[in-house]
Amino acid sequence: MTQRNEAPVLVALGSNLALRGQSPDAILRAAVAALPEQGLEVVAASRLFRTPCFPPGAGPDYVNAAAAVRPVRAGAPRDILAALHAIEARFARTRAQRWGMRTLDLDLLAVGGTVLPDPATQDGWRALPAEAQVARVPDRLILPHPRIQDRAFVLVPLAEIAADWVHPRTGLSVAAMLAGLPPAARAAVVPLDPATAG
Ligand code: A4P
Ligand code: MG
Repeated sequence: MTQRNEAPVLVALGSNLALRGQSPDAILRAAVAALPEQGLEVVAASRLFRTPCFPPGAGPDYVNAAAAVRPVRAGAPRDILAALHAIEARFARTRAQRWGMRTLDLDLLAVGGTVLPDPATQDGWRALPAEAQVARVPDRLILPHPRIQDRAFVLVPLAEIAADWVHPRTGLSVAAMLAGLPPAARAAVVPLDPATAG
């Protein structure tokens, strides 16, 4: 019998820069379509949302979405991140500036309840003060993604497809994390249209 990783794998998608005439929303739809080509079967995809750039003033509005995927082959979480990076590369993603404009950013939010590289390190990245977050870039995979709980542009789309996923370190569900954000931050994340990204 083939071993399959049945843990929900949650991915965040973002774009705020057109590429070769493709708008950010078209890029996100193409990125969702590319997931199966990289061995990631799409279980669910959120709608696309227009979101204010963070930090404010750093660039144009983003389009954001979330997807739940299932790897078709057994493998380590870093293999999933490598598959996401391969899709980013197809959309000419360059890493010139941290938090700069980007044609496509794919973040690995969670692989079930996996905590990497270890609980203390995940806790440390999660607790990083805002001013240190711009300057410090992790040199290895951190799971869950350390900024999930802070960001309406991640949590609003994610709540459409994985409201019940529970953070393994805080015990909070996606719905609870979202409820903990300021109402204005949630309200600023608006659906682009009623269609799904998939
Ligand atoms: N890395 C470690 N853990 C992970 C993980 N769980 N998922 C490493 C993805 N990558 C992870 O990431 C930096 C390094 O983190 C990589 O070496 C990776 O192996 P990156 O994708 O190269 O760089 P980045 O995108 O600039 O950093 P990051 O952390 O993805 O940026 P953020 O924090 O996601 O911010 N505003 C709106 N409205 N919407 C957005 O989508 N996105 C950003 C990017 C800023 N502002 C935004 C949005
Ligand atoms: Mg990223």
